[in-house]
Amino acid sequence: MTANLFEPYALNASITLNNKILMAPLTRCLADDDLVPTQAMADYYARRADAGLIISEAVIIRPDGQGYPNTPGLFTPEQIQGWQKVTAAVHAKGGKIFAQLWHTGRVAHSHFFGGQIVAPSAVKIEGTVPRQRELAYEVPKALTTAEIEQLVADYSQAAANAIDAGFDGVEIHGANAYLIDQFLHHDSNRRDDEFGGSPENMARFPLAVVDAIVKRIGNDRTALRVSPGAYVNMQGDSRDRAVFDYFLKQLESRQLAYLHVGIFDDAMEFDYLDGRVSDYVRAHYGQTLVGVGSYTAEAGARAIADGRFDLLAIGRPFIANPDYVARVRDKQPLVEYSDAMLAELV
Ligand code: FNR
Ligand code: 8K6
Repeated sequence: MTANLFEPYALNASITLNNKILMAPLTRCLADDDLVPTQAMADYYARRADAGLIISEAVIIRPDGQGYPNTPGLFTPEQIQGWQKVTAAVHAKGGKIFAQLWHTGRVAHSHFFGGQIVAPSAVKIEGTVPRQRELAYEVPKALTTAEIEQLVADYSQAAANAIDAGFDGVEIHGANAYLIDQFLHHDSNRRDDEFGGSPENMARFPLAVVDAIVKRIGNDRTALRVSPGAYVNMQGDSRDRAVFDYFLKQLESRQLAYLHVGIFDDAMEFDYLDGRVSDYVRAHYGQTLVGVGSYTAEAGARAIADGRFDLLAIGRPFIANPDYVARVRDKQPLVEYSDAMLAELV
């Protein structure tokens, strides 16, 4: 039974989704060499416009946020114009699209922009950029207070640029061990100033970004993705629990469009969260929650019926099936995803 996925859902007074199936943000590394979205990207997103909401692949807010080749940006006029083609194509087919705003922090690499990588603390991650073995991760420079303030301003400008580009709103990428998430976990945040050391301090930068964007474009158009469970490029720490208890409580007063879990498989359980990330967030946050992570439409519909979350985001199956929504609605079989499909935009 998947009928409940096809009910409309009001995020707030200004945005109502046609159905409860969201396209999860999916990095594809196929922007041009100036990080401008291409016509092929516009066509790719337009083919998926019957999703209740498309969340764009992560979009870097400024050059030093880049950690992978050819990830699109939203900081030059050409990039804004490129995204205008994408949003117009999606809107022409009746869809809605949010931009996911991204800075990779210590998961960036100087190879892509020719400068210093930055993070809360000078603690590097192990390993190399995926599929680029010659690019070992580097020790980041710990951000100064002035640099943190500049980052908040740069996030806010990127949100304004997203609206100029025709997006219906933004999802702040606060998940998956990238910059904002790096402030929220003890593994990556070793600061002893007002941005580290306590839940209030560790949540200060993430909340400043949220507040600056809400002020700039409105809470109706601002959403956030979070990863309380550390599962990639990050060591979990039992002390992280108190940080997220505090952060989620603070977020409720912001009345965001939605909160989205960042996880690859929602069956994963975390000791320090007493189980699944989605269940933990549901217990600590009373507003619209987007679940994700290796769900079939059937399992997602059941989770929504059981009240575990409100909306379902679908990632890899949307890469394999541009017509995912129609196939589920018409009970047609799905094409199975494989990593080989990442090579081109279908
Ligand atoms: C992702 N994911 C991801 N998440 C995110 O917040 N921003 C991003 O840009 C990306 N990029 C990305 C690329 C690729 C190729 C994959 C497979 C995944 C994670 C994605 O949004 C989602 O959480 C997971 O894929 C789990 O959902 P599915 O795929 O099991 O439905
Ligand atoms: C998360 C954004 C980065 C995008 C780069 C492209 C990537 C590749 C995807 C592979 C997906 C496999 C999932 C493995 C997840 C590991 C978590 C334990």
